[in-house]
Amino acid sequence: DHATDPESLRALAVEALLRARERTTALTDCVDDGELTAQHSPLMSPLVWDLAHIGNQEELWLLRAVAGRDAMRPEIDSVYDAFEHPRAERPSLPLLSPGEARGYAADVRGRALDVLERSPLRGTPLLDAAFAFGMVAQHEQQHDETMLITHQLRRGPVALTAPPPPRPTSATTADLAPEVMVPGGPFTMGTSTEPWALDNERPAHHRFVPAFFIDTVPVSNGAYLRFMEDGGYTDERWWAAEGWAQIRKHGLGAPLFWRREGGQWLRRHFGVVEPVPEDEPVLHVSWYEADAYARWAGRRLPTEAEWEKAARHDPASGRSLRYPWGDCDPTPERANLGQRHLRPAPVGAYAAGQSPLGVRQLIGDVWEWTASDFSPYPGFAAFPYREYSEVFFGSAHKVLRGGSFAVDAVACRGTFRNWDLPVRRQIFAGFRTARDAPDVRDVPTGAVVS
Ligand code: AVJ
Ligand code: FE
Repeated sequence: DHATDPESLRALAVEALLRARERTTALTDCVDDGELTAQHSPLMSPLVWDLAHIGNQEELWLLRAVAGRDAMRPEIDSVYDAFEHPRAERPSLPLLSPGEARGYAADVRGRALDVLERSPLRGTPLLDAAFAFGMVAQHEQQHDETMLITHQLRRGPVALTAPPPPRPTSATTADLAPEVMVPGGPFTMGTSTEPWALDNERPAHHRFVPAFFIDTVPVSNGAYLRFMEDGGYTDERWWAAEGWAQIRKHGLGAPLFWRREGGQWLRRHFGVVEPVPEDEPVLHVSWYEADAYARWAGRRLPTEAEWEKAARHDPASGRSLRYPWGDCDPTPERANLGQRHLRPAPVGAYAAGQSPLGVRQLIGDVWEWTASDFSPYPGFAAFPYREYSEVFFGSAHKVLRGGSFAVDAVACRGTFRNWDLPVRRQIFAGFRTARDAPDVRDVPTGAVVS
């Protein structure tokens, strides 16, 4: 469980901040200055913008909000305000050079560690349980994932490599059923106790979820190929209207980064062209593609509540766990997280990370699209700023759950919520499917208990 004494909290915060900076450094030191300032895709910022934005947010929250310091460089705030400038415009801003950005981020970090050293880590909502430090570490890790997406979009010589993730063994997959039934009834969704949970994960509340079936593992490339070969992209029946419009307009017929060559499907993955690995979870599909596949398969996407119940509900105790495997933090045996590997593990891997009911790979590997719009939980309160979550609530964004191989453990929990536009394909997203359990159709759906 999470520490509460100041010395342990300090150690946790230092460790999370240092781990994030190590990753940021690796993602920005592996290419030259020209590549750092170039825009590799209009969907993304130049890497050097993310780097200085990481420093600027840390300065805002740890030096100014927590420690009451004055702005170090007030003239740069607007350049690194994500709401003032859309990504496509960022290359034309007066950005700090790579050297200046590295120096600024390092300078802020030195002062932030100094603030952490002296802080009582209690007494205000930002300080309690070292929340602001945990929030800043999560923010840096989220931008590290964003920078990894930029690396995947980038053309040119290979800059990043990592060993492959573990393969499932026949001993642990022999008796895997294709789907698992999650019994109907209430469960506790969200959290009021996880110290570094962000505002949108709060508060804990009871949610009634009727019985449903959910895929034991994420949908694989092989399964997705069967949808493609069955004419999935040319049959309007499977598609939401906006999804059909998008694939027609852009002539889409396969996941992003795939191409057909010499009678086989290849994909470009971090600069390497490889045959599409049929046993890995499908990656780089939009919500519309996930939704269309599910309909073709006679199924549907799970709601966000169903996903979280599958991931956290322990039928034996009736309690919600922090993670599918229990309350302990992630380990390399339980989940593919933290960019230790540059790809999802084949479906069926990570038996040690399965839920009490036997659902696998809920945490790590690929973000999973859910059927749900991004909405506040009952009792939501924006903290510490409206622009983290609140301004994104509504029907424009769909919720993704579970984290990907590119998510660090500090930014991944059974309660963690991500969101994006349903057209997005560059994110590390796949999905799994669900269906109603027909024996309990008479139970009222969606009712909130207490
Ligand atoms: C939660 C991943 C949607 O990257 O836009 C980063 C996280 N918020 N800086 C994003 C975030 C502010 C956010 N997502
Ligand atoms: Fe940010």
